[in-house]
Amino acid sequence: MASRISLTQYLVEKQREKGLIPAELRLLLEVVARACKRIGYTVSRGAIDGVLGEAGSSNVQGEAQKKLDVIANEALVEANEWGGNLAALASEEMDHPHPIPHRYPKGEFLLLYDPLDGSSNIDVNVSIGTIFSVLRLPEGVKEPAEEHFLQPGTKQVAAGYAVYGPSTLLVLTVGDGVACFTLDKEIGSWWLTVERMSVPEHTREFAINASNARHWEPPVKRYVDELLAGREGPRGVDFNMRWVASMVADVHRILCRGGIFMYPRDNREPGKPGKLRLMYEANPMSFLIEQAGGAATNGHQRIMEIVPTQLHERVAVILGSKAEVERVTSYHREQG
Ligand code: P6P
Repeated sequence: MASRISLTQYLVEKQREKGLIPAELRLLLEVVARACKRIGYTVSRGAIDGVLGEAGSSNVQGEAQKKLDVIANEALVEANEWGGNLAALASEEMDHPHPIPHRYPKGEFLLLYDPLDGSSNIDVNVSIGTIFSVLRLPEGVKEPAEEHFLQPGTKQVAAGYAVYGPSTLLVLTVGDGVACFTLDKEIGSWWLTVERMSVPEHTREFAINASNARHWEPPVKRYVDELLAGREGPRGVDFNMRWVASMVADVHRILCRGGIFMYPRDNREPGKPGKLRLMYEANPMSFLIEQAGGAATNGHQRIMEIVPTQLHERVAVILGSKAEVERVTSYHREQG
């Protein structure tokens, strides 16, 4: 069997052979990957170490935090604040960007993350994960502030996620395709197991929380009704449905075998454009999906072209197999 390459070798090759990434970014990604190993271990300990259940606090979204949300967030802060690669970091679990302590040097990158996505699944042992996105600090900025994070997804220099499931996987892009690494828990190495992930253009599998159907806007209702009509309906074929309620798990399935993931805007809270967060969920996942040949829109425009106005802003998400994303988006455009 050809010897596998490690995450470190993969990143060194991206740095050396393609000049794609600077050493500082390579080091940052290795630190994030190491923090994900630690988070995965803590998650796997579950009830043994008493890390399940509520933390007794809530995040900026007003959502009750799980103990593991707080632990995962702290693991990423502790791992990243001393390295000298970051100017600041932002998290779903922190109201404002976390500055790098003055005792440490600052770097040129901004790290954004959802430390533990899929929290509702933690206590029932369903796959969850960590999602991260990397931006550059704008030129000439000495003291990073929230406004410096507000860059469109097209400005991302790297993005990825770890999924803590039957295997612990790290899926990563630095703008040159999407690679998947599997954690060897015996020696702590991330081994490259898929060199270039690819989303098939067509699919017969969709992911949406169908319990919200009565709240959907007409284009989404039309699209899903057509899928449910199967071979007797306008699509002429049957479709399958999945909904894990962990974005990392649903998106990973799509990167592996295709599909469309939808968390559209709905009428439960008309003032909200969607449930998922733009900066540290939709943008990194959109970068990965596009790099793997898929598409990602909010129903009206490419997610990665949305210019953010708030760090924790939400967005509607329709991503995955290009033909299906384009169909749903066309239905929105037809509605005007
Ligand atoms: P619902 C998890 O809480 C999350 O942010 C995503 O990972 C997931 O896709 C979605 O929310 C699930 O939402 O409303 O189905 O529980």
